[in-house]
Parts: sequence; C-alpha cells; structure tokens
Amino acid sequence: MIPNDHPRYRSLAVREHLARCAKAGILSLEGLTAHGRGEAFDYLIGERTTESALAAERIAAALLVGARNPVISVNGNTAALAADGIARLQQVSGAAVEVNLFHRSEERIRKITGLLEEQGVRVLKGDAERLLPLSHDRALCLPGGIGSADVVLVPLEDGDRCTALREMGKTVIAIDLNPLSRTAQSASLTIVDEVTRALPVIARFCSELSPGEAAVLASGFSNRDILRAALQEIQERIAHALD
Ligand code: PTJ
Repeated sequence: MIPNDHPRYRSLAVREHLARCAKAGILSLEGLTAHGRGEAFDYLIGERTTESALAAERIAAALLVGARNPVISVNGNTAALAADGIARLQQVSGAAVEVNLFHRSEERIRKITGLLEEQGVRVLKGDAERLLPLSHDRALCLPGGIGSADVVLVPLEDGDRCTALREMGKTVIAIDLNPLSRTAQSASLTIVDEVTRALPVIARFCSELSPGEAAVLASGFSNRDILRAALQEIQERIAHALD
C-alpha cells in the first residue's frame, strides 16, 4: 500500500500498476527494466513536457493528420501505461492501431488487444507476416497495417525496427525519453517525452491544426535540431540542479 502523501506517489503507483500488468502477462518482465531506464531519463528532463518535446508533438500531429495510412504500433509498455491515450489519439487522427511485440506470443497479443479494446481502441487483426528484414519477431506485422503504412508512430521502440521501417520508406515517429537511443537517433521524428504525457498533447494538436499548418510543419523539420534542443534542455537542467 503506497501512502498517497508520499512525495513520489505517482511514480510508485505506476510501478505497482506495471508490476501487476507483468504478473498478468501484458507487460514483459524486460518491459519493467525498460520503464526504469525511461524514469531515469524523465528525471533528467524534469518530468515535464519540455519546449522541444512540445514542438515535436505538434509536428507529430501534422504528420499523422497528413498521412494516407497512419498506424500506431503498440507494445506491452504502451498498452499498460496509456491505453486510454491511444484510444483518444486514434479517434482524432484516424490512425489504425496494431499490436507489435518484441517478446511476442499469441497470448500476449490477445491480452494486449483486450486491454486496448476495453478502452475503446479499434485494433487491427489478421495474420501477421514477416514483412520487415529483422531476425526477431518485431518483423511480424499485418500487410494492411504497418506493412502498408506511410507513417508509423512507435512509442518505446527497440531500435533496429525503426531503421528497418525507415529503409522501407516509411516516416517513423518515435516517443522515447532517451534522446541518445538508437531509436531516437534513427527515427524521422523523435519526441523526447513520457508516453502518457505525449499522447494527449499530440491528440490535442491533431484537433487544432489546420490542413495548411499541418502541411507546412510536416515538410520542414529537422530531427537532429529537435534532438539537439532536447539535449541542450537536459544540459541546462543539470547545470542548474544545485542552484
Ligand atoms: O512489449 P514488448 O515485448 O514489445 O517489449 C517492449 C520493450 C519496451 C521491452 C522493448 O521495446 C524494449 O526492450 O525497449 P528498449 O530497447 O528498452 O527501449 C525502450 C525505450 O523507451 C528506452 O529508451 C526508454 O528510455 C524509453 N522509455 C521507457 N519508458 C518510457 C520510455 N519512453 C517514453 N515513455 C515511457 N514511459
């Protein structure tokens, strides 16, 4: 039982929730360690949406609303933390949602799909095929989903799939608290923010942007500049940590 006056109440409650999701077979055990890495980077950005993240979230909305066939790829961590955020983003962006797992089993796919559907997400189903040039199971995806997507949103990605998707000509939007990760460096656009904070902001921009604004934003951004700004914000925070 976590006392709700504990200064780290939210963080502890999220950990407890994720531990329950791991016991229920939704989150992989490895997902717990991935969450810990994310928490460490979240400290470094001040556990808030930074200016550079906000700018990236606006561009992400522009890419999603301007896409022909946008797909949100959901893994165990994203489903456990943000099924409601995925539902809202699907509503406003019209994106399809596909479950894609590193530690893949049919049982986990079924459980994660159930969790998402409870929140109102329409989840793509069908026979996954090995469409990506990868030796692990993230290669498996649906021909009518990630297989034919032009824009793919990948919260908490694991690196090499991001590169594979880009080599297939797709625009990849990553949400990753670690601006130094291979995913962050190889995505078309990286949002350095916590997934539960990022998704509602992207959804809000999806409703607010005019088609003209979206077209301008989607065509003129540099991920290197966005990552540079994110690193700069971390450096400044560290420099002033003891002030
Ligand atoms: O559910 P599965 O089987 O597909 O497995 C999912 C995990 C997360 C285990 C898998 O994709 C993995 O191993 O990911 P990595 O390589 O650990 O990368 C996860 C990245 O997400 C790391 O850079 C973390 O810093 C970051 N991260 C962790 N939690 C969050 C996060 N980014 C945003 N929001 C978070 N809550």
